[in-house]
Amino acid sequence: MTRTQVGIVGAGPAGLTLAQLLHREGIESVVIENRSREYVEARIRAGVLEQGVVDLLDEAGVGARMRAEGIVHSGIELQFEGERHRIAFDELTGKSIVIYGQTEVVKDLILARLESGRPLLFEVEDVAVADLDTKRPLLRFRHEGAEQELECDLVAGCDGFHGVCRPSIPAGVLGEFSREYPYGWLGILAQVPPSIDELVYSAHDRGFALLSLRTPELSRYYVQCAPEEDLELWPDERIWEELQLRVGLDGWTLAEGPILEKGVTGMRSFVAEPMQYGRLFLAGDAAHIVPPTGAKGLNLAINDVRLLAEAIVDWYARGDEGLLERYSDACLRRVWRAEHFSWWMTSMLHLPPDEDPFGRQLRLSQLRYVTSSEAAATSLAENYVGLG
Ligand code: FAS
Ligand code: PHB
Repeated sequence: MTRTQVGIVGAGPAGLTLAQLLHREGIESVVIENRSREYVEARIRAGVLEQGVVDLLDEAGVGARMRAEGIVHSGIELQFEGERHRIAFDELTGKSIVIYGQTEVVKDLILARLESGRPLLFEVEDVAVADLDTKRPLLRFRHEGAEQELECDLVAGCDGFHGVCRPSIPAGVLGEFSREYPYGWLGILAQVPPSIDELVYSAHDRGFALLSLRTPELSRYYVQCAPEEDLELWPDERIWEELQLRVGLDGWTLAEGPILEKGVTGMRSFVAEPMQYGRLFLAGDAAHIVPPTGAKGLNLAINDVRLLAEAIVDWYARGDEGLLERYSDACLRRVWRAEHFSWWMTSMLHLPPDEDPFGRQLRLSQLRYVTSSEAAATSLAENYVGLG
């Protein structure tokens, strides 16, 4: 294998979806991934799919299991001052969301890729990209002990925040915008039916908590914690106790069960502009990161590659580089909207370690407003379900 049309670095949702979209248009690609298939498929991350993403995955031919097993939700609940308030997506926007784990999306995409017979290489090593400012960019890597050099027409950097593609862009080209948060999430996957009908986002004086799910038998719950929280200090009993304190309501109980997985995720907002350099195009977490409060990360990644696939198909079909040249600008409008929404949801719902009484009142006022004004609730709802 010495050349292909599109070299794709990273087999996460962005890279795999791009490969599938291109394959359906007869465009060749090679996907290279530095982790094993088992690792990539087991990595627990996002859980919420926007309607537009669900439709795209369906159109791309990988939506059958998602349609069968995904759980449609038509709203979320915000909890504060001992009460829950529903944000009715269906009434406010006419749209809904689908609960379907990122692990399942990735499994479906990997299966489709393997069934296509097109190259998907796991456990590659020492990946490097080169000659990005020429018409023949290169992917260099080692696979199964053999050094490989792949000549491409284009390279898609879908290798996440810690990948090699963004750092391969020469110094001085990228503008970077970032914000760190003074808290993170401790997430659990518990073998117990969720005690909720829809996601519950709880702003509590002890800190934020989120009640989500993966299936009717698997709950996915989070509590706000320090960004570098030591998991050793959180035995199962303490996690359940803290969840009960932050989401407990009169007349409602949170069912507990065996915790199958637990982990701490730090939080940041980050954008690199432009999302392209020469024949390299960045997509997903390789270009931007959002705090998970707005459930945007996975959806942004897939929306990036929707635009990138359209631009690549157009370029091969008509020889017109217009869409490719405008790829970054087209992505960044949606990216910045999601960055703001994710920052806004995070700031409204989380308790900063140094919050003063004024800051607490501002957050409570915002929560009361967004749960009592149809205009304010519609703004939250349309951002959450995706702006089309
Ligand atoms: P990904 O990071 O998913 O995929 C990049 C792929 O590239 C990975 O498989 C990686 O192994 C591979 N790679 C990296 N370097 C490479 C190299 N040098 N060579 C080859 N391959 C390389 N989003 C939500 O919406 N809700 C959530 O609750 C949520 N929770 C998250 C928890 C964690 C711990 C993290 C890190 C992210 C979370 N996210 C969440 C965001 C997440 O879902 C991302 O937005 C999504 O995975 C983005 O997909 P990709 O851009 O494909 O990047
Ligand atoms: C999840 O189910 O993992 C999830 C849901 C909504 C969020 C973040 C994570 O905002």
